[in-house]
Amino acid sequence: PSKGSPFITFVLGGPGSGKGTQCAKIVEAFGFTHVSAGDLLRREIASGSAYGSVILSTIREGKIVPSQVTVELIQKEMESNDNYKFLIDGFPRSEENRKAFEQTIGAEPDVVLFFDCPEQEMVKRVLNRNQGRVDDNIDTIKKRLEIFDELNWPVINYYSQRGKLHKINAVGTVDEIFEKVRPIFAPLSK
Ligand code: UP5
Ligand code: MG
Repeated sequence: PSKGSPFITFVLGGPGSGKGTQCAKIVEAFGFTHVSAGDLLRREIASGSAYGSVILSTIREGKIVPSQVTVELIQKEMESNDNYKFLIDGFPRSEENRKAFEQTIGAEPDVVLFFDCPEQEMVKRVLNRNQGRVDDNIDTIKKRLEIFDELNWPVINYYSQRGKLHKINAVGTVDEIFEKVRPIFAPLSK
């Protein structure tokens, strides 16, 4: 990569665990650039891209978009940004996603956050969100939870074994949770 090595944080957690909300706080406090894989995919749908209809039906079914598509969008977003500190939110969701990123970007994350949240709480938050997302209905939420349970744990375990995982209890107010996130980044910005 032309700009030296970026500082990459992966932000993991089930649907509605608070990834996006905490990313906004981290951006504000520590100057990261927020790259939400889900937002990039939704933007791709809205732009009428060739992949749009495949992405839309995949998201409706709560399934995972082919790695190649997502990694390309993340790569473009990182390359078009002058910052070197990135929060990659909602990715990688599977071992296949993880390997595709490592191969294409040629980098590993420095830090991995995992927002650990009970299912009941995640369902409640997503159903209350009310922002018109096509996947915020009870049927799709159940599928998102199933896919998360099936495919995300191997990724979480992988980074845990490599000593990169920070598991954060995601129950509490937004500010209470951020106070558990802050000490992870505070030493790095000195
Ligand atoms: N909220 C947040 N924190 C709260 C707190 N502490 N207490 C009470 N309420 C809280 O939060 C969800 C809601 O809860 C909000 O209303 C918030 O105000 C409130 P949010 O911060 O949005 O949670 P987040 O974890 O970001 O939830 P999100 O629904 O975005 O997670 P998903 O992982 O399900 O969604 P994402 O956008 O990442 O992906 C959507 C779909 O895209 C996937 O299902 C998949 O089909 C596809 N996708 C891929 O295929 N590949 C990818 O790499 C990424 C996505
Ligand atoms: Mg989100």
